[in-house]
Amino acid sequence: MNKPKVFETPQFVTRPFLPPREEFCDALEEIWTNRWLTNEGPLLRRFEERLQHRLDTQNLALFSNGTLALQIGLQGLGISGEVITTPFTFVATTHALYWNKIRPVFCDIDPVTCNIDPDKVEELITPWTTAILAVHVYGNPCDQDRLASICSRRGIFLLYDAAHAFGVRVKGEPISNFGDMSMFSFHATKLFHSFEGGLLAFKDSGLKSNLNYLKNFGFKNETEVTMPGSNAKLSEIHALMGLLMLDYVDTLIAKRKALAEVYRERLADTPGVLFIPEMKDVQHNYCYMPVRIQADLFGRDREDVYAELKTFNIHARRYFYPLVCDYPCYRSLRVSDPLAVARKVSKEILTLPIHQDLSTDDVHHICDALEWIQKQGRSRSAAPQSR
Ligand code: T4K
Repeated sequence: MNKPKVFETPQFVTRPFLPPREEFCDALEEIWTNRWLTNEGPLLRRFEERLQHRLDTQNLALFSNGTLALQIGLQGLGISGEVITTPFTFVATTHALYWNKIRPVFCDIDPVTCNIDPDKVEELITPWTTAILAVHVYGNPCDQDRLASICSRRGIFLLYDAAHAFGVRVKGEPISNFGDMSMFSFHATKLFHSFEGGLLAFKDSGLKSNLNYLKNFGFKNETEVTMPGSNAKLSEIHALMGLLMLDYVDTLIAKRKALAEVYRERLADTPGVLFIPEMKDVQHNYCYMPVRIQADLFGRDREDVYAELKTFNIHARRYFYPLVCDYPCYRSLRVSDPLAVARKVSKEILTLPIHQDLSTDDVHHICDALEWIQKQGRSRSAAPQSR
């Protein structure tokens, strides 16, 4: 096999989609006319209504980003004490607990889905446990039925960090209806974005007013501050971007689905490249393209592959490595579970580029590079040792 060519431009793990500039500029007219830039403006209200429709979910609240949405959601539900969560996530999941003075209790993950393992949750429940905060990693749904049954039996809340899971459905049911609350991120790197932004979907409609107070300094009216709130409002320009993006998101998902199929087909027989299987009855959003590099079969470890891909100008990412519990700020937390699966997956994971600007040829080319790296590794280890 000849060495594949180096990409002329860097191939990042994602590249935000933007609607045509004229469309955005024309739509700005409304903001200029309204002179209403933030604080529950008309575009925000319209965005919330469109999202209710799109997600089939009634109770929603928009925020300036996903991290603050989650922080405020935890506060709104009055979560305290200990919360069982996954260490295989973006650090913001755990930060949201920390900012609420909640102790994160890390639970191991399922070796197939990479989501929190329901079999291991229950043994971590103590009298101080008030909730499970699970993450739909890469948009792949957690085992909602098992988690919901544990939570209802033990009388604790079930929250989801659904940052990756916009638009995902399981047996037709929107993922935003799972659990007591779910947080979605509309960050620029997400499949659906509003430059920055976050959304909470929640079961109890009575929470809405408190969440609105909490994101607006606690103001109930001009003179009453009901609680020490934060400032986590989504501005009108962000809402505008979100509104425009709604018209494109299905096309973006379809494009990614086609690219994901090419990756799966092309790398199906490459030794040591493991995919997370597509889940039955799930309408995926294909927001990430994770693979696991199994060093013993591939012939080289993930760190090697990650570095070597860069020589082809392919900038894969290690989402999520290190585990959150291994960051210096959380290392002092006692971890009772050895987290054996999470540690293994975190050392193997590599997320490959997937976004609307990639062509099928680009994906073939990325696969060529991976295969070439794999063959080099094998021939190197098969070569007789000279010393
Ligand atoms: N929970 C989970 C499970 C999450 O994954 C996240 C966020 C959150 C909570 C928190 O939600 P937010 O508060 O962010 O709404 C990125 C994102 O910044 C972060 O939002 C995301 N997860 C995380 C998984 O990925 P980085 O540090 O990897 O981002 P960065 O800047 O290196 O961007 C990645 C690639 O994207 C770059 O190589 C190039 C490309 N890119 C990025 C940006 C920002 C662009 O082409 N254009 C851009 O504007 O964290």
